[in-house]
Amino acid sequence: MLCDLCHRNEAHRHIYLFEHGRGRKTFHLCDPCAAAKGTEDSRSGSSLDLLREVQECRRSRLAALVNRAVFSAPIFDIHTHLFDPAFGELLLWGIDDLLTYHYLVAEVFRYLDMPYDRFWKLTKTRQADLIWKKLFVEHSPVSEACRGVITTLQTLGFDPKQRNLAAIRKGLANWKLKNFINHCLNEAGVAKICMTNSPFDDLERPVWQRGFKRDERFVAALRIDPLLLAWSDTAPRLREWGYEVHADLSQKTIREVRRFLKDWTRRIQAKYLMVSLTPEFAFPDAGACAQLIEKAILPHGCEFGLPFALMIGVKRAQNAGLKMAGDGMGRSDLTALANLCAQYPENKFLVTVLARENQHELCVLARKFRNLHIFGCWWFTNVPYVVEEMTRMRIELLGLSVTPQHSDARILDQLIYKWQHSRRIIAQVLVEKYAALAESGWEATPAEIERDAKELLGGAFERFCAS
Ligand code: FIX
Ligand code: ZN
Repeated sequence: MLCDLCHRNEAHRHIYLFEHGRGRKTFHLCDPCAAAKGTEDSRSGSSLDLLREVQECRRSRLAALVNRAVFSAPIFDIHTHLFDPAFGELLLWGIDDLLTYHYLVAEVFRYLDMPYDRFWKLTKTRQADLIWKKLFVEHSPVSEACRGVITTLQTLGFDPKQRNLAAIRKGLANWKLKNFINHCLNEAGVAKICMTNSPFDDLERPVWQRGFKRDERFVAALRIDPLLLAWSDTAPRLREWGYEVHADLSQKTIREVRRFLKDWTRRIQAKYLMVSLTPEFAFPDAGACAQLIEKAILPHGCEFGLPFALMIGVKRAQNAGLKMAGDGMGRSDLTALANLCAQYPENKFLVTVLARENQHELCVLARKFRNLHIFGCWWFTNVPYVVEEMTRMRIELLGLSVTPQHSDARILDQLIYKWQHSRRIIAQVLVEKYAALAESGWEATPAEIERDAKELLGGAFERFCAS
């Protein structure tokens, strides 16, 4: 056994100390450290100081191990809005896209009295200038989304102290996209990225139809919001594309919807199907959304062994003037999810919910249903103090059988900050958990810590998908 203080020499002195109310504490010292500390009388005050010193040493060693494990585990980012470079302009990157991220658009209007329309008429560069001025120059960028820009810029080699947007623009303009992708993935430690792939997107669909050589790091996820949430508008589009569907959900229509799902699942090699839902989502239900889920999505999921991902709790266009930044949220009734998990044990459900108030109930549901895998701190929950709370709660209730985070990155560069910030919190929570375990007499080994970190950052998700 190594010495608790120097962690180099073999420990020959075993010291026992009784702490009132906390039981017997043991620590182990090598002869030189024991001599240096003078450990003759274990009841003396100096022994208590020594105990504190040993505990601090153990804690910082543990923190170093956990940080190393969490920061070196390759990430499977299970939900983003990033694209394989073959999609050209659909893959956003660079400072103007970073600054006009809809999280920052929502924040800048806190300080602007400009009408929404005037803002939207500005070029992207002018919008970015305005956001930089208001959120970074005239106020300190303390919000999570603002701090994210700073973390990203610093990691990319800019000195944030300069507060020089022109220099950042110039510096980033030198990058070639291919190299920049490699650089961002490398800096973020991301190995795989799930895209959000919509056959209903007029820019995206033709690229899939033409075909292209896939970049293996970008994994497809079939996004079906228009199918489930706007059936009456979507049915005519499916007909146009050769699927014989009608507004009523007859057996023939359902067969054709399933043919559509099959074609697209195969074409894009989907890892899962996904939809975002309002807080009012109900299941079972007579409406088109629930009917399509029951009759088409779930049987399709079973046939292909694909999870169905539900992101629950968004209220779209709460303030339409803000465009994408105008979506809001509400507390959901998770009865619908409980019904899905209970009534369809052969289906797999990947779920994240938007309301902080729903997080505990979601964890408890996952304890009841092994076909439910919870993931990510989505959107408004992706702020450090909520991430920390959710991560702790999930690990305490579900152990390592969760995927605590996804990035939801819309701009490539964001992978850097989203993962840097998240890894820090995941590591912090794990340190706390391993330290508590050690107090109870279970010391996790470095190999176990590495294994656990990999589990949280993609392993558990991969296993759930493969199950
Ligand atoms: O539905 C979604 O995938 C959401 O993540 C987006 O709609 C949202 O705009 C977003 O980017 C949140 O982070
Ligand atoms: Zn998203």
